[in-house]
Amino acid sequence: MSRLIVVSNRVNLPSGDGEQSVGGLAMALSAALKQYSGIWFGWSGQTTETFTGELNVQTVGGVTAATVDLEEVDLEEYYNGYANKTLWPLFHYRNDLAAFDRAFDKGYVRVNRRFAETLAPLIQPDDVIWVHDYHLIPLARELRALGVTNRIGFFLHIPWPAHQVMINLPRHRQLVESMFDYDLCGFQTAEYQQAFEEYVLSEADGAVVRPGLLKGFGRHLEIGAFPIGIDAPEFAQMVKSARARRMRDLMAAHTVFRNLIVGVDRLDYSKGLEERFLGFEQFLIRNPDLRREVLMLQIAPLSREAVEAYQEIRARLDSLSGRINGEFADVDWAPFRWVNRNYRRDELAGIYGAARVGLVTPLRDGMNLVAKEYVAAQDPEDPGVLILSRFAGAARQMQDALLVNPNSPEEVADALKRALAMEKPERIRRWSTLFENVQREDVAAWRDAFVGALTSGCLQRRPALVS
Ligand code: ADQ
Repeated sequence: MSRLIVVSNRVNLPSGDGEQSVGGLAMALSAALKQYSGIWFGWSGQTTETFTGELNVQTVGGVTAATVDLEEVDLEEYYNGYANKTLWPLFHYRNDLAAFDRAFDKGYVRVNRRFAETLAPLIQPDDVIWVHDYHLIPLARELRALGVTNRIGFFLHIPWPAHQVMINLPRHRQLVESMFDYDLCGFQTAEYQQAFEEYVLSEADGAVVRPGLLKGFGRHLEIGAFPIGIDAPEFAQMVKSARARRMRDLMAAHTVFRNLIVGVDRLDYSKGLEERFLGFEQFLIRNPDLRREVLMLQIAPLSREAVEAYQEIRARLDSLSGRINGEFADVDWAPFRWVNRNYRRDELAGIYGAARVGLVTPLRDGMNLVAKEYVAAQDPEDPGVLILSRFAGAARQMQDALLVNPNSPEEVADALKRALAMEKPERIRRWSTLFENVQREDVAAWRDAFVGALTSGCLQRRPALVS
């Protein structure tokens, strides 16, 4: 096939030694690029005084990366601003945290234009371009303005919100209209795809021409649901690795870990950590006889620390974890461990494997790869139980988890009790179905489905409809 050019905000090349930056997107893309000859284009993570558009090209582990530096003001207005203070909270239904600031809009458009201007000269006629996530929604519009006619696809890793939520965004029509410059837009679930359709139907005089083909703004757009998965073969290796085994053995040797409940998330308000802590507290209140039997380990490396909402949630979680331990701990026992550091992926595999319960309760989540990693790390003969939020995209595929409303401490507490008491045959039955799905719908299946749909569409761009 022709070359694949992947574009995302950040380019995180795999280090090849199990150490990788946090974030499902980075993990998924490096896996995808290994299969195709191509380029990964994006921001280098560095800032310069003035934008030069100079490219830094390097090849690591079979993946060629082309990165560009941004200005400090780009970082403030585009990345910390429009992407993470406007779109991220709004798309996760946190309108209360969304900041609407015209300087952010301008920065967002400016950086998308800069990306397009830097990328366009690299594009060859047969290349297929795959753009990722909410940072880069208008990139196709900017590329088209420069005369790029290649197939361009877009995949949204986070939820697409309901129509009534979306219209809170000033100039929402312009943003959505710019998506019609793609040939294909992919969402994590059918529910998000439907929410997108509803928006276009009511705001853009749209119509569903046939399943997967949408009309709106006088144009056509192909859309689809492409649930992302983990790199199942790579993770299976991690699970068997010496480090994973060492970690599991270390934990198995201490009785304190015998009923371990584990949570692993970026420290983000969308991940429902406060509500999860309250659910665990509720479990301790209602089950005094089980108190000394359990330990909850919450691993949450800090993220987006430049954004105030992230500083605030961290402070609240520090205080809540202290309160729970203060309330229930004894001289020789504490119920809770709160850890803010990164782990190598093989070590994480060992930690998941040692946990009787995986507690994954985001308030909203595009997919959630931690749920899938937890399942992939279990011992088939004695697997743990996954408790999963109904509001994670992953819930659609993972119906055999214990599904909970993350906003209800009682429901979380009940699920914890049920998970800890669950007999082995039921655990094996539930886990087998979950595991089969995690293996089948993995990152390779996701990549092939998306790239297949993008390349199998008509070779030429559809002309605008004559109104
Ligand atoms: P994220 O919001 O980053 O991804 P998620 O899908 O859970 O969320 O991926 C997190 C990744 O980071 C996992 O692979 C996990 O192992 C890793 N990680 C978390 N804590 C870690 C730690 N302490 N040390 C090392 N690694 C850690 C976004 C969307 C999701 C969507 C993904 C992929 O928000 O909904 O599933 O993209 O599309």
